[in-house]
Amino acid sequence: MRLTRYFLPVLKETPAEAQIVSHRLMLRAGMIKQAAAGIYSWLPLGLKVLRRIEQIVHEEQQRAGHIPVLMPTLQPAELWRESGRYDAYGPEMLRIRDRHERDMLYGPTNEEMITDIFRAHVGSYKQLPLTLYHIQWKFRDEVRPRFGVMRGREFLMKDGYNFDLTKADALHAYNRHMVSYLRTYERMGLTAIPMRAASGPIGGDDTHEFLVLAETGESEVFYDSAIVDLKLGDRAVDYGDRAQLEAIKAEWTTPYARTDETHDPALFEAIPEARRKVGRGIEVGQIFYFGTKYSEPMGAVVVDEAGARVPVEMGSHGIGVSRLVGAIIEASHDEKGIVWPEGVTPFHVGVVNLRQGDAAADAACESLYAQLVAAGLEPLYDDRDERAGAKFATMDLIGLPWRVTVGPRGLASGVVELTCRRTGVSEELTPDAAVARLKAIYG
Ligand code: P5A
Repeated sequence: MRLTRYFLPVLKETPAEAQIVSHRLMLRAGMIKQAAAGIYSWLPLGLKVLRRIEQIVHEEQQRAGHIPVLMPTLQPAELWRESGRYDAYGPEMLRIRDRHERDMLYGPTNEEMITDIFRAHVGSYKQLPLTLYHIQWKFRDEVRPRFGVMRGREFLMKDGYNFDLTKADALHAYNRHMVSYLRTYERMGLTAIPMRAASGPIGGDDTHEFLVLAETGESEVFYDSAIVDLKLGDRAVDYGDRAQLEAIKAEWTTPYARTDETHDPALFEAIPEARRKVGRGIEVGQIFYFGTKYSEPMGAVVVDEAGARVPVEMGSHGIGVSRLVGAIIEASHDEKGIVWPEGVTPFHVGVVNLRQGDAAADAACESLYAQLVAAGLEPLYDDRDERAGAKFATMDLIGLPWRVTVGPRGLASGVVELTCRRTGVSEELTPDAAVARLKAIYG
C-alpha cells in the first residue's frame, strides 16, 4: 500500500476524551472513530489489525477441531424466555421490537441460539463431540462504556460452544479451549494468564478468565510470579490427547492466579513472599463449563449408547477479539506510539523514502516495494512529499515492527537502512539482503 493512496487519518493532538494509552493511540493512529458511546467504526488500519487477530483465532480454533458457523446479531426473545435469561439478563440487554411487535434483542452472547441449532439437528451421541464457534458482533449496554474498544457496547467476540455426552467429555472440551487460548494469545505476542474466576450471567461452576497484565486493567489480580514465565512455545499439542491437555492445564492452573472475585488470602499467603504479586489485568477471554444449564430447559437431548434420552453437556468459551486490539497496545507501546507484535501487525514493514522526487530514491523504493510484495509481505510505502522527521513520526506512531529507510546517501553506497521498531536498532544492508531478512523474520 502506498500512503498517498491510503486512508490513514492520524491525529496530531492527543484526544482529550481518551483516558488510557491504547485508546489515545488508536485514535491518534487513525484506527477507530467513535460513532456513539462504546460504538466504533473501524478505519482501515484498525480493521487490518482486527482481521489479523480474527485470523489467528480462526486458525487456532480449527486446529483444536472446532467448526466455524455464523449466527446473526439479532435474536428472537422467545429463545431467551425458554432458558429463563430474558428477564434475568437485565438492562445490559438491548431489546428491540420489530414491525410485527415481536420482541427481539441484539445478542450479548449466543448460548440459547446455538442450543436451538443443536436441538434441531443433533439427536444421537454418535454425532458428538461437537464444538461450533463464530466471530460475531455483540451488544451489551454497559453502564460505563470506556477505554475505547476495551469496554465497548458493541464489540467483536469469538464465542464457541461445546456439546458432549458426558461431563468428562465436556471437561476435555474445556481443556481444549484453555490450551488453544494459550496458543492464540502467545501468537499475538501476549502473556495471558488463566485465572479462576466467577461465572456471572453465563452460569456454571468451572470458569477461568484469561488476563493480560496491565496497569490499566479493570480487574485486580493476585498471582504467583512463576506463572508469568510459562510458555507453550512450539510444543506439539495433540488436541485429542486428554492426558496431555490435562497436564498442560495443570501446569497453568497449579500456580496461584485469581481475580479479586475469587481471591483467597490464605492460599495467597502460602506462596513464597518474593513470588507474591498483586496487579491489574485486562480480561481477554473466559471459558465456562455449565453442564446442562441450557440443554435441560431448552430440550437439547441426545440418545446415549443405552438408548436413554439425556440432556447434552455444554460449555461456552469467549475471546474478546476487538478488546484484544486495545490490550495488545496496552502491553506493547512506548512514548512514540504503538509497537505491534509481528503476529498482528497491520503491515509487515514500512518503507520510508527520504527524498521523494529524487529519481534514484524513487526507483529504489519502487523496486524494494515490488520485491517485498513478491516475497509475500505487505509493505506500507510512505511516498508522501514530507520531511523525514514527519515520516518517521508517522511510522513510529502506527507501530510497524520494521522500517526500511531509503535515501540518496545510502543508495550511493548500495545500502538501505533496516530499523527495528522495538529496539530502535538500525543496520545498513543491501535492498536484497533487507528483503531476505524480512522474509526470514515473517517466515
Ligand atoms: C463465553 C462465550 C461469554 O459471553 N458466552 C459466549 C460466554 N463470556 S464473557 O466473558 O462474558 O465474554 C467473553 C469475552 O468478551 C470480551 N468482552 C468485551 N469486550 C469488549 N467490550 C465489552 N463490553 C466486553 N464484554 C466482554 C471479554 O474479553 C470477555 O472475556
